[in-house]
Amino acid sequence: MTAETLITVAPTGAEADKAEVPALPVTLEELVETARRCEAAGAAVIHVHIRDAAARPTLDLARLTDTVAALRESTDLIVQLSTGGAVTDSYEDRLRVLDAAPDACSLTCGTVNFGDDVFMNPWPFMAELYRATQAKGVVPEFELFDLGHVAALHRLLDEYGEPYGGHVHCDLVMGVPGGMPGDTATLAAAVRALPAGATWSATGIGRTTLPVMFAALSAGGHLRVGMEDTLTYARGRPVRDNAELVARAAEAARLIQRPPMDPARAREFLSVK
Ligand code: KMH
Ligand code: ZN
Repeated sequence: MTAETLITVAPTGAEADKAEVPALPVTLEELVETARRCEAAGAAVIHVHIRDAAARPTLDLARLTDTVAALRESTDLIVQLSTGGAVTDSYEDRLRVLDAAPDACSLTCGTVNFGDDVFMNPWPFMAELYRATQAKGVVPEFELFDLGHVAALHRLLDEYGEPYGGHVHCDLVMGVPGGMPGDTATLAAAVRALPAGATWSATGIGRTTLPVMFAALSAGGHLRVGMEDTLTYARGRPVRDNAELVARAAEAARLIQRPPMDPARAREFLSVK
């Protein structure tokens, strides 16, 4: 078990509406300020979705490139761009994300029902994206929304070899309506099925946030938190900002005697350049 806890913050996502959630960071200034505060609270990685001038999700390459530069200038956080985007984004746009030269990117290991939508990740797309991460020197984080995604991850590694950097790190995304439920038994089943030597974090969507956080900590895993996944801090109390979610995760990590990992150590841990 790692002596420290890697905390990733996912501050924005592609789904929440700024008009309904004013605290959501959607401009570059809001994102940089959020990143600074989350780093101070204990985050080491930032999982980034960006928005356009109207606060709609976008994969615009110039904006992504500026975002990577601004986050690098203002923080030491590992910058992980989402290649998942929004359910409406094309495969072409999602592949182009790597041209913004992030440290890391998400790579979802299969298609999943996503509320009333479908988040499409067919095998040929996954394989092309994986090979592009290897060619461009971007460290992938394998997003697993379902137990079948673990099988697809094994297939990816068997057919195309190890990821850039040589280390396999996964994120269990639990509690999405249509994906695996966010409970301890499912988390244990998913972790048991991971490739040997892989490390993992977990996040629980909505009301599964706290059960998944504590199950992950007690099983020796790492944490992802943020307003992409959770908009309610406690019953009847909306999240004030991302930093309070990171602060809560950091406090739980300290309580379980695996304090937050700093970004420099996280770079070694994830084999990020
Ligand atoms: N917004 C979801 C459709 C990722 O970032 O890679 C996909 C998602 C996963 O958030
Ligand atoms: Zn995401």
